[in-house]
Amino acid sequence: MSATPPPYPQGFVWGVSTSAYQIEGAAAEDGRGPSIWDTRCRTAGGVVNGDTGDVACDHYHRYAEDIALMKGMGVGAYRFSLSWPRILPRGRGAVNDKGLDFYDRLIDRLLEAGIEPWACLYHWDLPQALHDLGGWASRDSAGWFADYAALCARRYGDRVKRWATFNEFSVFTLFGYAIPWAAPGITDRVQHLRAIHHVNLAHGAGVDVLRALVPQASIGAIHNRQVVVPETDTPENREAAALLDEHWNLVFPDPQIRGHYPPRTAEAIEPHVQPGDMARIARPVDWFGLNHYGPIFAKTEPERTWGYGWGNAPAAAANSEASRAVGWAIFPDAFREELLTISRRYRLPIVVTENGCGGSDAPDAGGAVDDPHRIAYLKTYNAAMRDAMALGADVRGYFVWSLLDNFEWGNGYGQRFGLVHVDFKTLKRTPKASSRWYADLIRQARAGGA
Ligand code: PNW
Repeated sequence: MSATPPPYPQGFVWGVSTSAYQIEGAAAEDGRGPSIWDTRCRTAGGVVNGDTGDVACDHYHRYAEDIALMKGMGVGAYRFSLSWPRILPRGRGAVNDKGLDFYDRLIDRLLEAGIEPWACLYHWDLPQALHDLGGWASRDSAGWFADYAALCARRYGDRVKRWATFNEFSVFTLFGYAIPWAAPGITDRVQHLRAIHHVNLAHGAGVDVLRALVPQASIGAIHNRQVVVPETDTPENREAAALLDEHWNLVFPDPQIRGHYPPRTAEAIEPHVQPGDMARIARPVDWFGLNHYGPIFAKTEPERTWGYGWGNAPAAAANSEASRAVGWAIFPDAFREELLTISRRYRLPIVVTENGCGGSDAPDAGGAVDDPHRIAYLKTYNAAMRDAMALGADVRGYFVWSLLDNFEWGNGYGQRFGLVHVDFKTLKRTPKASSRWYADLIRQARAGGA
């Protein structure tokens, strides 16, 4: 690609991302109710090592220190999620004032530090009480979500202008309802289809509420998109990849932005769609949030819910030291292509709301944490993003996942994604070499020289 791409546009947003359950801890404090992830952590085999988010990074008490770390890095924006069970312990009905107060403190402190808050309403922590009423498989869930969204919009909308409805629709629905890698760990085609449709309805209702209640809101939804490649090129694996591509990449953005489901899903989901639903889902949004890590590989696996399973990356893609550290194929060209595909298919400005890489980073004898594999990953992915921008992709911002090492869902605390290392015994924070690299990139980009 071009040797010297043009400078980043004025106003390009540089940020870091986190989510509530992964960092807050204080799981039973100040009136927070249980979520489906608290339950999953207490289910045998649910999470590696039996790890839980009970304490996590203790961000609930240490948020001021974490904001100071962000300020030190020079980030302009922070994407976090609001914890539904902290705000509404049973999901609906009685409001928990102490939970609402926490996000007031967080938001006010961010604004004082000159960091723009980007709030996401849902990052996978459904209140357990709502799951007990049927969860996302119940059509009532769209209304529960809209009421929760309205409460948040009224409370924080004076200070928070950037809102996302959901984080990674397809990860939590597919892994929650078809491939049991996430809460609630169900494997059922009908429940999966119903969850897809109801989450889409909830998104549409959430957009309407935010639009009505937050003056000058800039509203988006956050989609994971990763090209799906057949593990080996057989007709069965090609069909597996095509169906997984629908479930992973298309069943949320297509109806939300283009107004219809992709073909295989359209037929299967028909019995769950009521008149007027497609218009309720396709509410105009302002930006497309993209979370991207690496390509995924599909193979036929007849015993699975949908007949497909996760394939392995070809040895050539999976064997570098960096990709062993991350646990997946490193393939920045796929990122460039996703950005271009999204620009063409959805015609919305894009914000990269997550990109980053895991590892088992540990402090050296002197206490420093060196993470060259993360710097190498972020460098090549930033270069790919600039190439996409030079080719016409309208990218407005970039957020690294994640500020802190945190509770990595089913993988527990073993897989570390932070720019800042967290010692989970002492909770001490240590910026890694990558956080200094990112601070330099931001400085240079702002000066027009990156
Ligand atoms: C995202 N996959 O999840 C989430 O938004 C974060 O909460 C998470 O910590 C981060 O990525 C790192 O994993 C994903 O299997 C989980 O391809 C799984 C996949 C992709 C994203």
